Amino acid sequence: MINLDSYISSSSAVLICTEVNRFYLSGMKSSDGYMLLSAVGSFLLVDGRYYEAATKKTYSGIKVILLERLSKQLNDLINRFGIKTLYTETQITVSHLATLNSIINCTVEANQALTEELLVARSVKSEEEIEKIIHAQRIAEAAYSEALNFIKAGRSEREIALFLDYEMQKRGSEGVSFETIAVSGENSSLPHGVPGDRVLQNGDFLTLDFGAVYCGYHSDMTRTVAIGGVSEKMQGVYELVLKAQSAAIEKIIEGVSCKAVDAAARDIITKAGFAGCFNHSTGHGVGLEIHEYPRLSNRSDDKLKNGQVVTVEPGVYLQGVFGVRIEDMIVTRKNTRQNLTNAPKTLIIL
Ligand SMILES: [Mn+2]
Repeated sequence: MINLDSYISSSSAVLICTEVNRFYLSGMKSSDGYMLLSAVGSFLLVDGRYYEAATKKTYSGIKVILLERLSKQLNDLINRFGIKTLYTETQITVSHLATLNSIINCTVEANQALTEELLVARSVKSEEEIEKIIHAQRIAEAAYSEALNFIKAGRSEREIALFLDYEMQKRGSEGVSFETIAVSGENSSLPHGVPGDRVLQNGDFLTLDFGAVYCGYHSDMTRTVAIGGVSEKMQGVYELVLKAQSAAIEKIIEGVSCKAVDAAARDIITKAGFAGCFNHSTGHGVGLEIHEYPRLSNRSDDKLKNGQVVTVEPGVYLQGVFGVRIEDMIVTRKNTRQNLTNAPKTLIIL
């Protein structure tokens, strides 16, 4: 668990304003509310919609307060404790920060170091958190297995995306990790294309990028399958992406730079003559948010830490022709790694 002692003193405290950090630190999910971490104690302030649930779900040691009038209640607390500065996250909106500063009798400061400390802390998962991500992933994989029986020429991208969403939620997914991507044929060259009315045809690639949510934790996977059959070129690009993905996965261990993992995939794709056809970073952290710190990008100076869960998802996109992406979730270990994705990666032709 994170230590925020450097922000907490007899005259300063932390005010958590974002939903994701409030959930992470309190165990209670609420769309609104505040968490105050002070030298005197920790408090979760939530309104009547969440109060009853919060009294049951909030971690022990945190006092739950029914939020009725923020200015009065927060001012009472900070006056009582002698707080002169409240540090909060930089993700807060400009207007939210201005409002807090106008109604609270102390300085509220959006603090970059605090924000980064929270991002880094959240990126390193406990075994319990990893189990939740695995559970979400198993839900997504079960839906994918069902989808393989459903996908065939004549079905539309939209039907396939909805099928995956339904199968995931039937199995306990709390909504979807993000808007499911199901793009086929020439649309598959759009890394984040939106599923539409295009109907699958023989000779298409179909890229599926989707995830489930369990206990607030997200999963993320991508598979590219073929309809009817593939050309030699399609087969070659598929093998190339798979080779690039395997190389990047094998790089992942504690201490390796994010840049090196990205380069492992990118170099293989570039050397094969597809420079410029892999136009996004290799991966990202996953957890309470679908895209979290760290980024597996050539612009990252960070090094992987034991327990970080990241995606590895290189792709090759040939504009207007087809695209291939393959994505697994990997947990970083001390001298090794663990692939949390079980779905096979040999090319499936449906
Ligand atoms: Mn992803």
